[in-house]
Amino acid sequence: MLRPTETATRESKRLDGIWDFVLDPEGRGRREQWWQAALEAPVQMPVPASYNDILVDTGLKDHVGDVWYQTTIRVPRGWTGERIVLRFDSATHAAVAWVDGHQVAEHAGGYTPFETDVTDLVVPGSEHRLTVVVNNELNWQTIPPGIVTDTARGRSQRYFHDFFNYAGLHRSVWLRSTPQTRIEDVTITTDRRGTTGLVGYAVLVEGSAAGSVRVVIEDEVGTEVASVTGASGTVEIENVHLWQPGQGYLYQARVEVLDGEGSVIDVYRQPFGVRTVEVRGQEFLINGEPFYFKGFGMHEDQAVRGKGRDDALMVHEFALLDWIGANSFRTSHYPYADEVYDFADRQGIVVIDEVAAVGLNTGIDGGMFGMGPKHPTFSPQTINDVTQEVHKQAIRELVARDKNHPSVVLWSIANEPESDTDASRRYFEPLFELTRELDPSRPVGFVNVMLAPHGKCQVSELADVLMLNRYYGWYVHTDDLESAEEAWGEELAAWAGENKPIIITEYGADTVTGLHTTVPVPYSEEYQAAYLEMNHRVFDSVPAVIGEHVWNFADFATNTRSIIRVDGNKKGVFTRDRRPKAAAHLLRKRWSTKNS
Ligand code: BDP
Repeated sequence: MLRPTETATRESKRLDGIWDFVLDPEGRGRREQWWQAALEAPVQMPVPASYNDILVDTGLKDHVGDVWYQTTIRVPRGWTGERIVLRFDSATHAAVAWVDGHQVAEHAGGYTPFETDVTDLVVPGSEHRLTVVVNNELNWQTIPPGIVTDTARGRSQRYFHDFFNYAGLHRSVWLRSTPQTRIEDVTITTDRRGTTGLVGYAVLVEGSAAGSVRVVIEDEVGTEVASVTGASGTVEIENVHLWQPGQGYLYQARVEVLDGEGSVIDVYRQPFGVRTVEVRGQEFLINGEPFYFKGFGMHEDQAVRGKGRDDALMVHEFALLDWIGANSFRTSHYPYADEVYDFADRQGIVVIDEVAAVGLNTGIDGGMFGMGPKHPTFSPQTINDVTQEVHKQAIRELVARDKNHPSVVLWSIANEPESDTDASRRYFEPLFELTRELDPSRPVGFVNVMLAPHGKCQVSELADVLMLNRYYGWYVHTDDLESAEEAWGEELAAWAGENKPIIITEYGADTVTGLHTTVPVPYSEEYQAAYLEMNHRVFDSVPAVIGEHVWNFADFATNTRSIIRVDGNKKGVFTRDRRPKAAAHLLRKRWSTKNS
């Protein structure tokens, strides 16, 4: 799916701003067809933002079910004759949209975009009512999963992941125009022969006018360096400037559809970087060079806005990544906003891109401590074939959205799922196949949980890279870093016996900023530092370890119905307002010198 953009043939308009908003705990809106008229007694809600923390209202914060958003849109009058598309960058977790009285879109999956052709329903120059119902319920057939129960307080959402279930229109909503005959998709893959870049491309054109395709490659300053005709093929770039970690050099493919006379019918600009990614033995190679991942598992999370997209925060976070010497991060535990990947491309930051499959493990329930009644993870009544299809669709949408980002080097198809049972193996095998089929150019993995250690995990052998989350010295061997070091060293040595590279995708300790102790005590800044140092000694003794992502970049909000979190998860190296804890200085020192 192409991005809203501005070119000689395309325009786009963000519909962000203050929208009308109504909470619908009883689910009346769908029965009463609230899209047919102006919402009654609305409050005001910013888009993009999670709605949960915007107003002072526990009903809103803990709401389970539908919410209604409505705004008036004006279609630019210059769009007469154009194809007009309405696009949502995301709606968490499921949505239906109407333009005036017509249903135009329906989508499930809270972190990937969807769009719909509204050309026949709107009049350029006129105003239309846009209504969206967004539902935040998670059940066994959603990704991520959850359970909705009835309690004395009303409906309550339980979920198995350790971050607050923020919901709403987290990202931009757009109108965009294209010509009727248009470029519908562009896929770029890159390779290299000596100093020549090999750019494979495929362009999908839709619409009635016959057209030929021309692709012109421009370098970063806009100079044409190569061109080719045809809807698919390979174009060569002499003396190619590679996209490198730390140096995000980007070319642009100017993709054009031409009519019989050679006039441009449609043009789209696709940025890309030329780089290769390969797993060889226990190495992860970018452009043939071993790469060591230094960075974090992150979250889209901040005060007030929740998971709402925020350019200011994003740019600041990348500045902090640069300051601390990080070269990569994982989009734990869901696809982030498009703008984040654009920025990573530009900054040369490497991304492990994760689908929103988190909490497919009833052995863990909102953190490492199980709470509430237990269910089997995989069963006809819980995570089943239907869930697997939903999971497949989430992978399809992720790959379709992010395939052209040079920053994305590895797909993560789940975080900490149950992986030590036959059922888990049966569930995951087709998902690995699908991901490889969709994108043969990138390695695929999943993130292993400590409940499925080496020798027990049945899914790891399907992965190209081993990604391990381990909390030795925190959830186990708490306050005993010596025993933790020994046990961790043993487990890691066993994993290193597999012929695969290992990335430690999570290690971390909750830390209350400003809590200092003379000797390291859990929750103190000294303990977080000592814990990280212990982990680093273990990693440095195992050559198969090719990456370390601390959990987490910053403190973040979690389920408030849990006694194991005080005001959220405090494993951040930065506080929730992005101030460094003592550990940040330690990491900065290590990462500024560590290359392998
Ligand atoms: C892991 C999860 C992560 C949690 C973390 C923790 O992958 O989402 O936040 O542990 O407990 O289980 O802090």
